[in-house]
Amino acid sequence: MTHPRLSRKDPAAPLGIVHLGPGAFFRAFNAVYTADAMARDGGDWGICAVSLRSPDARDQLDPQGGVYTAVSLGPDGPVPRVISSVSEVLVAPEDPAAVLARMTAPATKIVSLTITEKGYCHNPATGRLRLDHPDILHDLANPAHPRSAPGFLVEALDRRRQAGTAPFTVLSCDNLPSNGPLARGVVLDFARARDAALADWIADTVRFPATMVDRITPATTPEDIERLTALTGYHDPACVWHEPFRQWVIEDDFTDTARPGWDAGGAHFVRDVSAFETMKLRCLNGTHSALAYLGYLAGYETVSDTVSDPAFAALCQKLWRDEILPTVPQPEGEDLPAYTAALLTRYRNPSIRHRTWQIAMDGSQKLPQRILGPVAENLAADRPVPGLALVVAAWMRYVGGVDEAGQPIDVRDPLAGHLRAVSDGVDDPAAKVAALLAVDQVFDPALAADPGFSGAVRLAYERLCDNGAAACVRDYVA
Ligand code: CS2
Repeated sequence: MTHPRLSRKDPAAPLGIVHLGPGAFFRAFNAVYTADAMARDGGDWGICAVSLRSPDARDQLDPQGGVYTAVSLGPDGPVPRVISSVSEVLVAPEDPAAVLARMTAPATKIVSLTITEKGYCHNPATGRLRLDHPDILHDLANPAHPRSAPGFLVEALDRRRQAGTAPFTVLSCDNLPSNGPLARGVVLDFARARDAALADWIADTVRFPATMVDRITPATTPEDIERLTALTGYHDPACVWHEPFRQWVIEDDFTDTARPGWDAGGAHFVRDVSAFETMKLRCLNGTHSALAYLGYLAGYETVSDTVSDPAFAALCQKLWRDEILPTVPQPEGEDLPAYTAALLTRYRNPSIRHRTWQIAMDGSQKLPQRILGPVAENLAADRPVPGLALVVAAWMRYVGGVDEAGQPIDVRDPLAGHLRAVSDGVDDPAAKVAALLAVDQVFDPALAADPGFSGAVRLAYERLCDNGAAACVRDYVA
């Protein structure tokens, strides 16, 4: 039986935002807040969603006029809502000129980003743009046909500067520490490699507010699309399924104060986002990565499966108490013990099928801010880090590409090849750990050289090889 396709009922809103990265998270988060803002205030905040890589989002959204369904998975069952804030979808590799035209239009006030950690083309250990990154080399040589986010941002800003158009605000919504300053840094590094005067103009005029974003949103599966049809009677391959919880904390620092009233959806505009960001990155994303590597190795498919094992729930609690919360400043209005208790409830949501494999992706880009930052702060305060070292060791085991049953692991990571090249064929566990700790895109050399850290990782890695992840987790929480 064929079902009708979801379709747009009202005209699309005029564009005010260009958003790079139209994946599941954007659809469950930015576009929902923007729909809330326009529902309350009106305003020309339609979104031009731009994919920097695959045409999938466009192919799913175009036939339905950009609208799609966001399904909230609460305790009372799924609640679908049609979201219509996306007015247009472009695929950058097919037509970079069209993307630049949208980014240079005077009506575009904000360019927001959910491009994941690796989209910034930076060195995760230093936060600086990698001028040797293939996409960056390409974009410096072909400024009018960029591929990377920094390449698009700088070319569009240059065109606005030359046309005398006010710049847009660059709004990073990725899980990176100080994501605003980080975006600013890579944009300025790229601009400086092109033209010092352009870099100075960007530094003086462009705002890069930092944000903390949070809503657990697994990748949509074919089963999700079928479930939605069963629920609503229509077919919507662009749908997203997410948890009810959402939190957005935004530095209120926009060019000409032009921004949607995202507070209509509960966003908080603040002066300084850093304490919120540290709390979320370390408490949520840190334990997510812990559950991803250790849970995957122990044979668990999803986060909720993993934390249904009491030892893994206790792992989160012990990590928070002993090794994470001591490194988290107090954000105004947050109750940290209540925050972490609520995280465990969110992880337990059985309707959210968030795969450990999905979260394990791109670990080289995630470990520095999620795990290694807290490690360094603990060591500086003479606190041991047995749990965080176990997570690092599990990541090392995972990127080795073979699971505990001897089966291959589909490791997705921009550094996967490099990590294998430096560690494959090194049989001695201590030598393997040393080879991986020497990868300076992940590990700050000073941290790698700290015997308190390297010794703990070596011990954990040996135990993981000998006893397996489940036993190591039980030992840690015992
Ligand atoms: C996850 C995040 O995939 C991952 O690395 O840790 O996507 C996480 O689900 C979100 O940050 C939640 O807000």
